[in-house]
Order: sequence, then C-alpha cells, then structure tokens
Amino acid sequence: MKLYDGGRAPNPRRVRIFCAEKNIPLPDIIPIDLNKGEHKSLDFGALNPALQVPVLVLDDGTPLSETMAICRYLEALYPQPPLFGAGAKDVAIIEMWNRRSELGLYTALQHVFRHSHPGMAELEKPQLPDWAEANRPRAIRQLHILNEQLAQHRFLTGDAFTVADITAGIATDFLKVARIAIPEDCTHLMRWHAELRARPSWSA
Ligand SMILES: N[C@@H](CCC(=O)N[C@@H](CS)C(=O)NCC(=O)O)C(=O)O
Repeated sequence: MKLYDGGRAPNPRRVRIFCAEKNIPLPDIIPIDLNKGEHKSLDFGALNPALQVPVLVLDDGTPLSETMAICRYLEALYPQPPLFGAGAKDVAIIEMWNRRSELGLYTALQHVFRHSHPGMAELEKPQLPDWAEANRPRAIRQLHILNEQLAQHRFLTGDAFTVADITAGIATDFLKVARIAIPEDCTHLMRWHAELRARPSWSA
C-alpha cells in the first residue's frame, strides 16, 4: 500500500497516528508538498478528484481517499485495538464524538485558518476574513463542549482512547495555526490534550 501524505497537514497525520496506535506498519509514504501545489496536478486528480491528501492506494491499485474511509479500512484489516469501538452503543458514541470533533471543531478551525492566514491566500481563493471571524466563536463553543465531556471521562468517550480522540486531538493541535488559545477555563481539555501529546503515536 502507498500513502500520499502531506507532512504536518492534519488529515494525513490522523492516518499516521491511527497506524501508530494500532501498531501497524505505515504504508509506503509518498510525500506531497501542498505548498508547492503538488496535489493540484492531473495525475493526483486521477487518485482523488477532491485534490486533497491523504490518499491510500491499495495493492490492487484502488485509491481510497477521505481520512475516515482510510481509517475504517485499516480497522477492518487490523481490528485490534478497536479504535472505532466494539458493540452497537460504543460504536455509535464514538461516531457521534468523532463527527462533532470533525464537523464542529475542526471544520470551524479550518475556516478560521484558511480565511485569515496570509500564507493560505494562494490556496484559498477567495479568502474571506469575515468568514474566518464568523467561525472563531463557533470553534470556541466546540472547545467548551469537549471540555464538559472531558470533565467526566479520561478520553473523549470513556476510559479507552479512540479515533474520536485522534480527530479532536488533531483539531486541538490545529488551534495554534488558527491562532486561538484554549480558553483558560477549559482545564479538562488541557489535561486531556497534554496526555495525548505525550503518547508516542502523537509524533507520527
Ligand atoms: N475530507 C477530507 C479532507 C482532506 C483535507 O482537507 N486535506 C487537506 C490536508 S489536511 C488538503 O489536502 N488540503 C489541500 C487543499 O485543500 O488544497 C478527508 O477527511 O480526508
């Protein structure tokens, strides 16, 4: 298998952390330089018409894009430990927090970053600073939602680390580039984020 990777970009990182948590070998890495626009080529478009990384190319040549589709494929191949949960209730709760983290927090942060950072002007056309500002309070609200959940659990969905922690943790890392600080009263979020950053997988 080959992984078209994007270095520090959040979504390819989710796949690498997922592999590390499962202790499975990383696929062969093909680096894609997003700053140089390498993902905008015709060849890359044949792998993923959305022109985004990550893309996992299977041994039979099938290209798989969408981070969660890739992680679900790897989970099916390597079920242990079950990062998408085991049993109907667990699976649904993990899915719920994974989607909240991705569609709520990460998406809002991405809009803040992409529509406000001068370095993104080339990739994000048109760049709309008002849209960045509209998303800033949305992202902060999501941080408080996560904080309340983490007041009750070690990890986002309970005692076990799951894919929802990967998504929410990557989004929390992304606060830095979006130039948003974790609100001072989100102490549970800070405690959990420090714990994630100390995991060996987090440097993947
Ligand atoms: N929904 C996609 C999003 C992938 C994505 O946003 N990838 C970013 C890197 S983190 C990318 O390729 N950005 C380049 C661009 O949009 O031009 C997924 O979950 O994989």
